[in-house]
Amino acid sequence: MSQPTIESILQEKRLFRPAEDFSSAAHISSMAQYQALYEQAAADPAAFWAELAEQELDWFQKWDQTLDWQPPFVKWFVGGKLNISYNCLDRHLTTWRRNKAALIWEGEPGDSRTLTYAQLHREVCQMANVLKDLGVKKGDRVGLYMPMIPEAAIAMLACARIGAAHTVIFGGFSADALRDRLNDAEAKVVITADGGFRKDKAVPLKAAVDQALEDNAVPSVAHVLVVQRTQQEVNWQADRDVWWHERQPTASADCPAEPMDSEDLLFILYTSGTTGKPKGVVHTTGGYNLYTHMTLKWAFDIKDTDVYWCTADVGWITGHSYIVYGPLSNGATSLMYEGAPRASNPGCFWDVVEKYGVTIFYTAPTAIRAFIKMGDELPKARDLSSLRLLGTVGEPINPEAWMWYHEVIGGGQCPIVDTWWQTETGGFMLTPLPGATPTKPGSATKPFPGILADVVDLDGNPVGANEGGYLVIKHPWPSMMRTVYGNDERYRKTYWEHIPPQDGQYLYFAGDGARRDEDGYFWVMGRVDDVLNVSGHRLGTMEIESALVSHPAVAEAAVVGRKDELKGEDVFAFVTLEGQYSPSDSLKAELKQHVVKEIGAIARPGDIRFADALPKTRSGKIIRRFLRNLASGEEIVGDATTMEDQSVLDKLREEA
Ligand code: 7RM
Repeated sequence: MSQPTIESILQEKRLFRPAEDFSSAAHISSMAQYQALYEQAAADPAAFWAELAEQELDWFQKWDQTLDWQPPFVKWFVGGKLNISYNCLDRHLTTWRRNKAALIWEGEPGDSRTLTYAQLHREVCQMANVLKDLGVKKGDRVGLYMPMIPEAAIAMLACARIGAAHTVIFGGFSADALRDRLNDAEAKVVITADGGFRKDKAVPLKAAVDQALEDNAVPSVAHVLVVQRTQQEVNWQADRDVWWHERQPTASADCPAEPMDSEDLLFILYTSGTTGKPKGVVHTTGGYNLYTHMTLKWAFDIKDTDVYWCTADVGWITGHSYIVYGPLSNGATSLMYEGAPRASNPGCFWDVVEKYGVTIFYTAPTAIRAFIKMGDELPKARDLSSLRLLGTVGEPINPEAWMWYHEVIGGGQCPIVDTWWQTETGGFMLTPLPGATPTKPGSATKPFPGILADVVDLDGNPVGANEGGYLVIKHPWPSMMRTVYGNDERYRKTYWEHIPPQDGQYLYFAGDGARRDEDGYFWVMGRVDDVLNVSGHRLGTMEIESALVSHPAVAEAAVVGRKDELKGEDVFAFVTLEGQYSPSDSLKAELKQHVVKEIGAIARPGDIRFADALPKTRSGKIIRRFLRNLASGEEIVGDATTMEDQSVLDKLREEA
C-alpha cells in the first residue's frame, strides 16, 4: 500500500477541480491562464524568465545576456548583480512588511519566537559581521550543522549576504559523514549548536563537530561558531571555538548586502547518488532566487495573509528553497518547527496548525502515512479550519494517503499540491497550480510554466500515453544545478549521458521513472537508479555498502530497498562475512550501529541478512533485482540463467 503500483495508477480516475472561490482569488486562476503561460514560456523560455526576473526581483545591475547554454553547462542572467539576502530582507523593509512576521519559530520544549522582517534583517547583518570578523570572505564556504532553530536561517542568509557559500549538513548525519562533506567543500568555518532537541531528548551536535575535526582532519576549518541551545556540556577549544551569543548581539548591524554576480555560488548541498561518495550539488544566485520565488508564488499561491509551514529540515533542499529563500523572497511568513510527532505528543503538528492559524501546510507522504496510523482523532480534536492549501513532496504519494490528507486534514476543502522536484532542480518542476489545475490523487500533474518535461525511452524517444519511461527535462531552467562541486565530469556523466540528445536538444536525466496519461498528467514512479527513498530521505545503496564493508567482519555487501508501509522503502542489506567471523544477532546489531556511525541514523539498515554468497552474473556483477525480490519476500522475477552459480539463489531462498 505504500508505493503506488502501475495498476492502481491506471485505475485512478478521480478528478478534483479547484473550488470557485479559491480560483477567483488565486495568482493563476484558470487552466486557460496556465496554458497561455506554459505556451508563452515554451516558445521562448529565456524571454519568459527575463520578464519575471525584472518584475519580481531587485537587481543592483541588470544582466547583459539572459541565457548562456553550452550543454550541459548553463548560466542565467549573465552579468546581472543581485543579492538573495537583499531580496529576502532589505527590500521588504521599505514597505509595511517591515513589521510583518518573517519567521515564526515553534521550538522544543515549549520555546517560541517570532522575528519580523526588520528583526531578522538586523540579526542577519550582525551575524554577517561576525563571519567577516572570523575571516570569512566572498567565495569562501561555511558548513552548517544545526538544529531547527532561527539561527540556522540567520546563518544561511548571513553567508549569502557577504557572498560566502553555505553547505548545510543535516543534523542527523554522523561525524564521519560531516567530515567528508566539510572536506569536500573546504569549509572555513562551521556553525553548529551545543545540541538540538529531538523527540524529547537533547542530542549533542558540537561533540560530532569536534569528532569530525579531530587530529586536524579538516584542515580548512579555522573556527567553529556555536549556538547555545540545549545548555549541555561541551568541550571547548579556545583558539578555534566561538560562542554565537557572545559575538552576535554586540556586532554591528550595519552590513550592506554584497553585490553578487548572478552566477556566483550560493550554496552546495550534498545528496546521494549511485556511487559511494555523495555529490555536492551546486546552486548559484540569480536563477535560484527567481525560480524558488516564482514556484512558491504560483504553486502555493502565497499571499501576505498566509501563515505558511513547511515541515522539512533546513538540512534538505526543501528547507533551503521553501522554508528560507522562496518564502522570504516573497515577503511571506514562514513557520519553522523544531519538534517531531512522537509518542509523548502525537498531535503536536495539529497543535501548531491551530496555535498559529497555519494556512498552507507542506509535508511528505511518509509523515502523512504515520498520521494515518496515529488515528483520525488527533487532527479531529483540533481546529484546522485555517488551512487552505496542502502540499506534499519527497516520494510518490499513494492515492489512499492523498485522499486521507484531502479529507481528514483538509476537510475536503483544500487543494492538494503534489510537487515533484529534486535537490538538483532547486525548485518544483511538476506541480499543480492550485487555482487552475484539476488534481488526480497520486499525480504531480503538469510541468510548471517554463519546464519542458517528457517521458522517454533510453534512446530519448518519447513513449506513448501510459507507457513507462524515464523522466527528462528538455530545456534548462533558472534553478538547475550548475555542476557537481569540483567535478564537472561527474555532473556530465550522472545527468547528461544516460540518454542521448534529441535533434541537438540535451535531455536532463532525473533518475526517476514516470508515465504520462492520456490527459498529459505525469505519474512519477520512483527512482530507476541505485538510490533509495527512505521516509523521503535520499540514500545511495553504494554509500551504505561502502559503510558496511569498512567493518572488519564484512567481506561483501549488497544493499537494496524493501517496500515498507510507513517509510515507503527501508534499507535491507545482504552481507557475506570474512572467514573468521560467523553470523550472530550481536554482529547484526554491531553492523547496524556501524552504518549509523559511518553515515547517520537515517541510513540504519532495517534488516541485515547474512549469506554465504551473493547472486552474481558470470562477469561478477551482483544481481540486485533478485535481492530486491528476496528482501520483499516476492517470487524471483526474470532470467536467472545468467547467474554464475545457481545454488546461491536456492540457498538464499531457503534462509529467508
Ligand atoms: C525535494 C526532494 C528527489 C527524489 C526524486 C524522486 C523523489 C520527490 C516527489 C518524488 C514522486 C513527488 N529532493 N520525489 N518528490 N517522487 N512524487 N512529489 O525530495 O533530492 O531529496 O529527492 O525524491 O524520486 O528524484 S531530493
